[in-house]
Amino acid sequence: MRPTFWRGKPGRSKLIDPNDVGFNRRAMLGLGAALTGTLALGRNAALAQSEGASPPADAPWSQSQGSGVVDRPYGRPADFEAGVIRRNIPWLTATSESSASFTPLQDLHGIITPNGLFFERHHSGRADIDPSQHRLMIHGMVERPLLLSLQDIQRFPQVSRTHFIECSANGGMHWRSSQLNSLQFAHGMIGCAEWTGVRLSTLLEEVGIRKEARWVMVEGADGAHMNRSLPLEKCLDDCLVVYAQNGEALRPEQGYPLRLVVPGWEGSVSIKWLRRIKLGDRPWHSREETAKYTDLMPDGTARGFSFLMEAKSVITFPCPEKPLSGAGLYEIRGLAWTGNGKVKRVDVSMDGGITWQSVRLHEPVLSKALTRFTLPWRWDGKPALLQSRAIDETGYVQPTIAALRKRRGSNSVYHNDSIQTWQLKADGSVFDVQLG
Ligand SMILES: Nc1nc2c(c(=O)[nH]1)N[C@H]1C(S)=C(S)[C@@H](COP(=O)(O)O)O[C@H]1N2
Ligand SMILES: [Mo]
Repeated sequence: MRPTFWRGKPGRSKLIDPNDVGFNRRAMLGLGAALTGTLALGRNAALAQSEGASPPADAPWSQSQGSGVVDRPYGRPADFEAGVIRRNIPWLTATSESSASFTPLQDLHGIITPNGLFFERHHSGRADIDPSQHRLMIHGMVERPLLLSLQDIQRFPQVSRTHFIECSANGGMHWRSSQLNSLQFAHGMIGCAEWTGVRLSTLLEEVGIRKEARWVMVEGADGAHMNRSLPLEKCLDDCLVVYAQNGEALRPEQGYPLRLVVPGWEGSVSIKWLRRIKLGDRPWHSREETAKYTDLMPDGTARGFSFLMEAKSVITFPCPEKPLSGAGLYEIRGLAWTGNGKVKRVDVSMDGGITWQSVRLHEPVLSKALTRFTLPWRWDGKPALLQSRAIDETGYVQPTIAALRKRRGSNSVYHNDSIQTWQLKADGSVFDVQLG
């Protein structure tokens, strides 16, 4: 597909599709002149009249020097991007300390979540820790208990891995019905970053695992002292103790100066502000694995230690926040992920799941990371029901909400990995709906 171009002033710009207007280079060069006095004309006419005209007129920023390099020692987005922010839902939680903010997936590209937009989920607010005072204790069923400073930890062999972290409550409001009509609020408790640190297995080797050890308790230094139990096997497999996120130190919101990353498992086990790792022979049954982070099943029993985040996907364009503007050629865009490893295939349906077609997965397709997909689509302007469905390398197929309710009932909060349906109306607006 050929690229598209923006024209006009910020706030008044309009997307020009070169496939629609008989695009050529001369027409492109004339865009600036075409703007003056011709905004009332149709875009085909505006372009046709611009043949042979001069380059875009100089705006004020082209007629003066820009700001010097000392202006912004730490960069920030353009002022025009002020609407691209994490958002929270004030009524969802009693306080903003024990709450969550949501990643604006509708405004993001590729697979990496910028650090300032990574969703937050805190049980006792954000801890602002002085790294020189922070310590990590590793003890319990180990040969040589250790108390490590951040400097100590940074001397161990370093690894970088790209993984998503998704709160298991992502989509939790949707168990009973659609809510809030928003991609950001329905799916934004997920982020994907390149995490850098040391393998947990390296640290456990250093302390020496006693042979009775089976489980590992991990605890944070925030006011909640949030703690979870993890099977030793997972800790030795792919868990990371990280101090960096997308090339810079972790953000305080993400657990500065040290957090655990448990790839592919529910976000609540990726303990932030990590201060203690204790080995034992059984799980601790802490608050966050009994009263919380368990799933009430249809027969009234509760499912515990439901760590795995199963395959999921969502169309990020169009979406309620990003409607279509008239029939024509578009690119459907979305994200897919799975805690099982790699996404193998993503299908998209325009008719609410009656017919499906496979889409293009963008490289790189990484294990337990977000995967970007796109599909060119010429919209005929008629109503449609857009869905995406992820299939992972284990063969797991993302379920419909109806199938998921059959298996799990509707008393759950966590682990809703069901297919999202976007209802596209003839005017281009998009609504969050559920099909029965
Ligand atoms: N110490 C501590 N770790 C924590 C939490 C917390 O409140 N305290 N919240 C957990 C939950 S429920 C999730 S979903 C993830 C969120 O990570 P993020 O805030 O970096 O997005 O952190 C987990 N780790
Ligand atoms: Mo979470």
